[in-house]
Amino acid sequence: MARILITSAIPYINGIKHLGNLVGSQLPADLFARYNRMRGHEVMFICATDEHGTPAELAAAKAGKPVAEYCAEMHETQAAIAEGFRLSFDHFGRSSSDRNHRLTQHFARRLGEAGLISEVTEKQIFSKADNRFLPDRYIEGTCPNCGYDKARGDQCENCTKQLDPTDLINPRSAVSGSTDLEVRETKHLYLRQRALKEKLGEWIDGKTDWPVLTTSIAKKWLNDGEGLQDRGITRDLAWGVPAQFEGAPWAGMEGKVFYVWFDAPIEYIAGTAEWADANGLDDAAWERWWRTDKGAADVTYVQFMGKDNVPFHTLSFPATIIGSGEPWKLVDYIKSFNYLNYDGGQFSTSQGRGVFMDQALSILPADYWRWWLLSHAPENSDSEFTWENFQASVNKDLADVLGNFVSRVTKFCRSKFGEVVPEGGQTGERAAALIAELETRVRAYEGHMEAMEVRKAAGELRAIWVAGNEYLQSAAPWAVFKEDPERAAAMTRLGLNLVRLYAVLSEPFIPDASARMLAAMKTDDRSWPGDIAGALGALAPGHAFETPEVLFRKIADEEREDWQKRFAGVRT
Ligand code: B3M
Ligand code: ZN
Repeated sequence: MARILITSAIPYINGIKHLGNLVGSQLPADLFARYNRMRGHEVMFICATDEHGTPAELAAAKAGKPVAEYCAEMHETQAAIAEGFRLSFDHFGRSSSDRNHRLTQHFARRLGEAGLISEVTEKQIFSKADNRFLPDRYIEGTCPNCGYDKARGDQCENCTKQLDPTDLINPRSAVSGSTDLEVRETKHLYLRQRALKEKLGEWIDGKTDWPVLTTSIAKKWLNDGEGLQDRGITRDLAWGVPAQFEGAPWAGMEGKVFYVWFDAPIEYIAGTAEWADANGLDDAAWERWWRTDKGAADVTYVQFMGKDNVPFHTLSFPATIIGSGEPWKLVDYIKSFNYLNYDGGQFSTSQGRGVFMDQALSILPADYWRWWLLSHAPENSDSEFTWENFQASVNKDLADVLGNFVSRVTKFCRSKFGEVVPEGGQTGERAAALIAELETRVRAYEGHMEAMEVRKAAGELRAIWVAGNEYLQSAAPWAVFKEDPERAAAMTRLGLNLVRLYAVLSEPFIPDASARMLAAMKTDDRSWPGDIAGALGALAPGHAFETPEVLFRKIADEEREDWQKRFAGVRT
């Protein structure tokens, strides 16, 4: 039994995620967690909401709520949706937790003591009316490029030009609208990443088995152009982890908090501590996942994320860990994803374009989405969601192949032998060929799952379903029954056992259907198949079952057209 630590990039708190976000981190992480649990490994699967930073403050202000209250509510909303998608986190934490505050300050202190943090005085815009420094996004004005009068200090939404707050014409505070602004000096903490460049480079060079997508992004940021930069890790905000704290190796940082990207990855660790707290366990329980001096030396740690998050996980977070000089667990494997596009364009949270997680669940249950998204995961390139493709995959793979197989076997058995696994008879050559094929395919499936080749795994699983369907079609127990009911019984017994086998193999992809198949077979034998012939004897003659309701329904053309229209515009 291995011990596997799995984290998914933690979604921002300021809104519900779209399907592109889901397939880029949480969903494949869940697939991997479920698979490893099925294989009997000890798994710790952590996710959380990313609650700090300007986006959280701005979203709360827009909702007219205190930021703490807004985050608490949105956390519950996101947790419920995650549950709706059957994301099987061991804990879904919050980066605003007390645990994360303490750990973030701990890391900052260690980095400071190691001489890896410098204090830098810089100029920033101060609003007298608001009595605060304004981060880029809190300053609005007229775009010097296109004349749009609501351009933000970091970017113009109208023409997409990247801006500095000082570029804006007639700048004003987005908080109060005041134009009484001035440039003042303020002090910030910088993480001296450049001092760690060599160590980071060596570490990344050792990761020869990582996906090219991951290492190419890491190396680009490490070496290209200006290369690895020292990075400001504090901000003038009220909401976040205070940068001034007891025992801090600096002074004068009152009123500042750590930058959201500094504390967010630390939440992977803090979230595991939150898990221990929630389960009444002591520190040793979470430290054995994270401290190599306390039992984590034999842990394999895998992270899942979209490609835009790779630099933070290959450089910044490892810099925090390595720079601390303490024996924290570093990531062993980073699985990153390209983007999923939506119907000829991009999914966009800011523009409300595409299908969002709550909307998806309001039209179809989780398994439909899980299957399509995972079997079309944007692994080697960006991929695209279209309603036609979604309809076709669901109808073919789930309804025609898997659903139809389960329905045919169980209904045939019920009509000829009753709802029990029938006795008697020998299966023939066709069955032997099927078993041989499954032997090869199941081992290939395992290989793809272990390698986190999501699309290949889905393809192999589909082929495993197809093989059963084709067997049933060509063996045709309904025809054999008239001449040789004993043999038809043996075929049916094999078919019913295939239903159980499929439930086990499919669990990581479609957990609800898997549970329904096992319930119909009246078994909780979820044991992973060793040799296939043995696994196909799990349900013995005389074992009772129940013919299930339709597993997957088909999507009709009218429905598809209706959804297409409904989700063509912009979410308001
Ligand atoms: N919250 C970005 C995102 O939601 C960011 C990930 C943090 S991972 C530590 O895509
Ligand atoms: Zn503009």
